Amino acid sequence: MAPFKSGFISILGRPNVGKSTLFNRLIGDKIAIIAEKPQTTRNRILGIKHVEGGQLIFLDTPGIHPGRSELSQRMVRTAIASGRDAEVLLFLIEATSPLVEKDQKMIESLQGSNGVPFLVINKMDMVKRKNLLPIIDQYRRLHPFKEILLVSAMTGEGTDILIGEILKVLPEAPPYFPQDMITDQTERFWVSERIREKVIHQTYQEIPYSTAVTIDEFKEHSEKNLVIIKATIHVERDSQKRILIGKGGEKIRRIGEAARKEVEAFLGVKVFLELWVSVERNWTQNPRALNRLGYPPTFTQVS
Ligand SMILES: Nc1nc2c(ncn2[C@@H]2O[C@H](COP(=O)(O)OP(=O)(O)O)[C@@H](O)[C@H]2O)c(=O)[nH]1
Ligand SMILES: [Mg+2]
Repeated sequence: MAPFKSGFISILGRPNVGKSTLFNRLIGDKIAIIAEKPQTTRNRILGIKHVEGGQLIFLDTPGIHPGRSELSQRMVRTAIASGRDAEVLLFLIEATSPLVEKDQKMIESLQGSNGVPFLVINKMDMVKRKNLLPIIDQYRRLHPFKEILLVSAMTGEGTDILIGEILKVLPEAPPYFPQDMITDQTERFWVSERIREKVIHQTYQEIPYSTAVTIDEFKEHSEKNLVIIKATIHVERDSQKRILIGKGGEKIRRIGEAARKEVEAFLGVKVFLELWVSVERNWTQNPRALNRLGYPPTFTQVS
């Protein structure tokens, strides 16, 4: 029998190239937030793919992109840290707008990692293969990638081949996680991300970037097959709070309803979801507020 293989695979790339879409597709479940707006993924998200003879542990990461707020700097540090220890690095770019120079910086930021580097070109449903040849050439000169693979995270094209290639380079190792586990996220975190996702989907401009969600109460009433969840949506300004609540509370009601439906399907019980909106002035700049709202500093080893 072939030896069992397992290891960590970090998905890295600029914002909006489709990292979270690919991550969910590879795991086969919705774990990470996907949105048309950049910078929606803030933490490192872990998802486990179980295959015959192996266990692939994928890490979805925030986009690598220079931002000025303390929050965006912490996000970039989180991404780089998750690349440092991974066995495989998937550098994701989008076929629709490759930016060789910007990607060069990103690749350089991970020079210290021992991970096997793959270049994965996403959104192949949008372009013709032959138009990509010159671009592939440029990337090939940029870095000695082990493989260059073309995929569409949206349609799933190429993702089986990607899994096969990853499995080839993973080390022999026993499984790190039990067979029935697909993520290390707590239910609380999962619920808070669903709420944040609905806020992102239902609002525009600055609000997605100024929102954090905390779970204040998560009570299971198993005799009634009911979970009562109370959560707070934190924004930076009073004007944002007004927008989020909407006329007569209409917007916050819609956000709550959309989130509740997904949480009910996920937990398989009835959910009572209560949302509060609170103003936490300039929390994206304030280290103590960031720690409290779920974005602690990431200590990366400088090598
Ligand atoms: N056409 C197309 N769109 C995609 C594909 N993968 C992702 N997207 C879209 O690109 C946007 C950003 O995706 P997301 O996964 O949130 O990107 P991330 O910021 O890198 O995590 C979303 O609107 C996705 O629906 C793909 O393979 N094809
Ligand atoms: Mg993402």
